Amino acid sequence: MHSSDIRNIVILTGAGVSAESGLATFRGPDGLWEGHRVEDVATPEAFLRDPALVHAFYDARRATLGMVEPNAAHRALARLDAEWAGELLLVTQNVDDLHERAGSNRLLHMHGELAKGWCLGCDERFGWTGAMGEAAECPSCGTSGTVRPDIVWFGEMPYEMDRIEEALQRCDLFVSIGTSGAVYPAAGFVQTARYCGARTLEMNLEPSLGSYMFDESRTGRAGELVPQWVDQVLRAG
Ligand code: BV8
Repeated sequence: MHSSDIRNIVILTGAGVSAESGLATFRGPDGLWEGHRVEDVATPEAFLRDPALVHAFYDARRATLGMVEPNAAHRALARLDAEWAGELLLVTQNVDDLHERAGSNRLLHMHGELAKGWCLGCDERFGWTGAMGEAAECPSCGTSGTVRPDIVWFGEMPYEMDRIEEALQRCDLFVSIGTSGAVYPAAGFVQTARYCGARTLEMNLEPSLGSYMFDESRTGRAGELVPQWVDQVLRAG
């Protein structure tokens, strides 16, 4: 398939796209958070067992959002969002707000967002910028102690899976950027795309666990590879 046959694109991003903004990835050398593996902290069981620890994990990460900026990869993807005439869906596993701050609109956070809270009392979701902690009060129903981070933990269903599946079935090109391919269902999206006839491209600092499933795998920093790719696909589009 030549680039000119590409109409509908689905892009999946992971922590590697935010690495050059200074946000730590999960499974790199800096991947442990104060000695905890993300799989041990980001679970409903961990939240029940030790809510203070889990809130501290998310409060610390939410606090860093104000100190980092989108990088060249986020900006290039926002340019593609603005200029791509065909269908485009950017599915991010990231819970930071750097894609939207760079200007991406056709975007969804399948694992939730640091800058949101969810009240288990009234089931409302709402913006949250500061620390949350165990005694946080719900802005909607006023109860305190029922607010949790609006994050999809291990064992919980990722958001908007129907919308993602539908976009994967329609896409001509599936691009995976900055993800290790360690977490499902996101790591399986490339298989759905291939099965439905899409070309598949991976851009990552090193080959991911799923590299063998991609037609093409480019290794390098997202800040370098993504702007080059966006130029290429807009020129051919
Ligand atoms: C579900 C929110 C079912 C939290 C996250 C056994 C086998 C297979 C699967 C499972 C299993 N046991 C359990 C499962 C399912 C489980 C899973 O996949 N577990 C894994 C660990 C085996 N998945 C789930 O539980 C999912 N839910 O399955 O629900 C269900 C069904 C019905 C009804 C109800 C439920 C939920 C998964 C979501 C978990 N939450 N995040 C938070 O963020 O705090 S996942 C977490 O990992 C992050 O969100 C992150 O997005 C995700 C993936 O990590 P990456 O983004 O890829 O980051 P990583 O550090 O791993 O890699 C970064 C990459 O970037 C590296 O490759 C690196 O080389 C590269 N890089 C670095 N710098 C750069 C770069 N690339 C380019 N440029 C650079 N500069």
